[in-house]
Amino acid sequence: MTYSFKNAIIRKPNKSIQNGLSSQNLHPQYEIVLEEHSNYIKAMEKAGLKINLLESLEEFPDSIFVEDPALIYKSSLVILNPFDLSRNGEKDIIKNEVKHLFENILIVEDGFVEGGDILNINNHFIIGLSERTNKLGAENLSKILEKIGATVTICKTPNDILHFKSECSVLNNDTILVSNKMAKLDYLKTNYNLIELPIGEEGASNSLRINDKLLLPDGFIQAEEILSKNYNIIKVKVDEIAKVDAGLSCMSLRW
Ligand code: CIR
Repeated sequence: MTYSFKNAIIRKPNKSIQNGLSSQNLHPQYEIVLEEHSNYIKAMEKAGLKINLLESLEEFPDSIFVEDPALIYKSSLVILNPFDLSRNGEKDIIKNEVKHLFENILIVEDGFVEGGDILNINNHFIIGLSERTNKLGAENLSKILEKIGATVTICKTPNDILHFKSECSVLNNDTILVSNKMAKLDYLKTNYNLIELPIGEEGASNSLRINDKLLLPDGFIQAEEILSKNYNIIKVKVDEIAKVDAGLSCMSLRW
């Protein structure tokens, strides 16, 4: 099942996060990030996950976003290829840190692809082409995923959205939570049940379904009202982390 997980990989925050990539040139404060991150870990544990906590990497400002340099599918670890030079080195480090946990290690050698652009629903992957993920990277990743039994569709991440998953997330085996912009994507409209959040609540569309819980970014009143009818919500504050264009999904790898 798409949202049934036992384990997560999470990286401790680094002080240099204040110099992380930020589309709005914002600089999060380390102490606040630390507090948000510790609540995130608590929420993951409450959802039933065993946490594998990696050491912080000061030389990589965006390294707590472990979802971007790697992907997990069944017992395979796929090492991706982050586009931004300041992030590309994360992939070799994480590979060495976690390879012992997986049976099979696969590597995207050519082209760029970041985990934020990859949505996994059941045995299917949707890869969104973006400023971080190009056609060559998406095609090479598709070949790898198909070899290990998955199916893939390559789509396009809408223009001013950093990653495909910045504004959508899986709610259950056939339902995806989407922002207003993502709701317009033909591929999503025709293949899935979409729960569309109102304009202004885009931040809540990067939520995280884990077992019987739905981790939802705090501060989105309408999203909470819509989702609390059917889901067991844990609210997690990520305002400081959001200053570097990040949300809930990017701070962990789950399997
Ligand atoms: C970056 O621009 O790479 C980081 N500041 C944020 C990465 C967020 N990752 C994600 O949504 N998967």
